[in-house]
Amino acid sequence: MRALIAEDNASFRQVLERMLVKWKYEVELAADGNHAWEILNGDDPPRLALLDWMMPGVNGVEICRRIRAQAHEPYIYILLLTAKDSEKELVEGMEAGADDYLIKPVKSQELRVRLRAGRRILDLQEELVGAREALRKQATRDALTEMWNRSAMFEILTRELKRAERESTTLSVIMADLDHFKQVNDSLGHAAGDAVLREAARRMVSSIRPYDAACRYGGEEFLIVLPGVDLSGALARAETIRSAMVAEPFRIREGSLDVTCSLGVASMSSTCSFDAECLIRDADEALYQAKRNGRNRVEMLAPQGVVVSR
Ligand code: GH3
Ligand code: MG
Repeated sequence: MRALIAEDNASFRQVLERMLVKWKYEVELAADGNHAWEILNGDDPPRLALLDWMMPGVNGVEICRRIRAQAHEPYIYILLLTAKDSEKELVEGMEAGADDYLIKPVKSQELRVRLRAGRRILDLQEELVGAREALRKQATRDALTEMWNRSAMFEILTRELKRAERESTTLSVIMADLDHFKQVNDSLGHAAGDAVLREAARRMVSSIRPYDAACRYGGEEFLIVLPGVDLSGALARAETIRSAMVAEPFRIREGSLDVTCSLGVASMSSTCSFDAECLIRDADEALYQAKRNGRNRVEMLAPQGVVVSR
């Protein structure tokens, strides 16, 4: 565990440093408030900070205030060191966001147990953040493919359409569906079907840009949102995805098999403008045209809503 010691008195700083090093802390030192703030405001600050109340530059209480104002994550645990013992001033320090305080002269064993209590809080906080992130992932990601799930996709699409409107840019979507996928389940089993879905998702995600969003829309149906991409760009992207599927056979535990997909493309147009449901409906219609026209192909809807073949 890394810890910052911010203390202007050189000999006391050294005493503290010796103690923390003995207790296996990785210590960073600051001799004034400005340096302490620089460290805590930097890229990867220590999560435990011992701050002297009175320091040249920014004082310890002000540093507490600044850190809490940032709502820093991961949390920084702050132990204020003070020679003051008037109640009013200690309240001020705690209200500024300190987690604990010690009045100088500091007793070694007392400091040790207070630091241990701080570490316990940091560990708990880390667990909470981990649990929150896991919940967030569960709520927004599809468990099988790790793509965005359907509800996250609606949020992304709505947000990107608003951005397109604000910035006067365009947006396209691709609806993709694996061809004759039921046969994979029927002939090789459901687990093989799952493996094919995972590999298809992987190929789709690696065919798009980092700022595009790929979602599992339904069983073997996927929706891809392409911000800033017009119809011809989206057709090219759909063709890249189609080629990625057929580039080489899918090798799964049950064997090697050829997989294809059909894709429908829709772009913001005068009919759909900024309407998410309209765009999805158009892409879906184009997809069904691709199925009707023989599968393993890309179709689009012309701006006036008429299906045109490529
Ligand atoms: P088409 O070319 O017309 O799209 O034919 P298809 O066989 O791909 O489409 P159909 O809608 O007839 O069948 C889709 C199948 O996908 C049926 C369903 O059991 C299967 N499926 C849906 N979700 C999952 C899943 O999560 N895992 C597996 N293994 N199969 C799934
Ligand atoms: Mg299908």
